[in-house]
Amino acid sequence: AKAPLKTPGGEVADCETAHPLLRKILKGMLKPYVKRNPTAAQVMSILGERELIRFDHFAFRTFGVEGYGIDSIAKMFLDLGYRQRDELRFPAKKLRAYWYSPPKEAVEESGASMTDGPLPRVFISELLVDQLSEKAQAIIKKYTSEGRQLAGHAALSSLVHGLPWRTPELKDYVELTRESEYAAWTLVNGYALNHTTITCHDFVNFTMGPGMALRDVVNFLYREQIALNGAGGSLINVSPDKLLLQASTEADIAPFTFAGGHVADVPLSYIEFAHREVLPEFENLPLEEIYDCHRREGFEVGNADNIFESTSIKRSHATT
Ligand code: OOG
Ligand code: NI
Repeated sequence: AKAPLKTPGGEVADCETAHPLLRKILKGMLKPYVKRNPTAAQVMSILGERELIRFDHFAFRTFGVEGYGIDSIAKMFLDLGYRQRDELRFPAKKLRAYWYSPPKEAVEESGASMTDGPLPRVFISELLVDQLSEKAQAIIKKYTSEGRQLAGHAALSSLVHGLPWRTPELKDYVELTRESEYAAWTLVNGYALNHTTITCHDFVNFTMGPGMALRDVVNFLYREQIALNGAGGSLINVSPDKLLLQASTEADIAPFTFAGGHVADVPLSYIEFAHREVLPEFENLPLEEIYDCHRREGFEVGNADNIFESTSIKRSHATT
């Protein structure tokens, strides 16, 4: 349902309204993520002692084949009130992605409290499987086309933390890592929440000022010996307009039991940090009048390209 909505700026925006289940589903997806990823859990706990934790976005990875691609997980978010926004392309990685903006919610209906903060954006990518070698395509299609199909229920598989295909074989995983780490990650993690992103720009106990909160958070995490992703040569990714700053941890690595009981270490999920600066046209607004709608929107291909490396098994190191 569409409802006219008054933004803090006073203008009326045409916006979807949230389904009352939305917050519960997001919380449900966070549960296996926090349980299985000790670094993400630790970060949420140490930052949570100091600040209210709010999420900028939730991200998922998919195989772009018959019913398993972006649409398979986007469908539920669209039904819950999300709106599809820009496409992002990563030709070298053979990936594409869309981001989705959240609906507005009637707080009294959703059971959300003020401390739950704004609803997160959603970022969903897919591997352009057709562009891989015949060998890699055959491996992926083996899992996505044999047996009973669970296509169309991607969100369910994320909630209960299970793979929508049979237990992978170690040799298939190893073969995929040679060609696409993203493919190998998706084979063993499926629709598990790939990462969630903590909003840093409204933190009150870190340094204020343009981009400062994120820099301060990164220094803090570095001192706490959290392993941060240094792909691209820096721990902090800055968009060309300087208004979107992002950093991420390196994914935890854990043993995975492959078909036949073979065990090998695989990367799991990671956690990200985002800082959205106030747009130049609003920079004279007093801080207490600044809402999300006055800040930089969207995503940035250059930043994302480095953030994808958070699940890489070849670790890149950088200092702040
Ligand atoms: C997504 C990487 C990109 C962002 O916020 O730009 C990203 C992934 O690792 O699947 O998270
Ligand atoms: Ni992200």
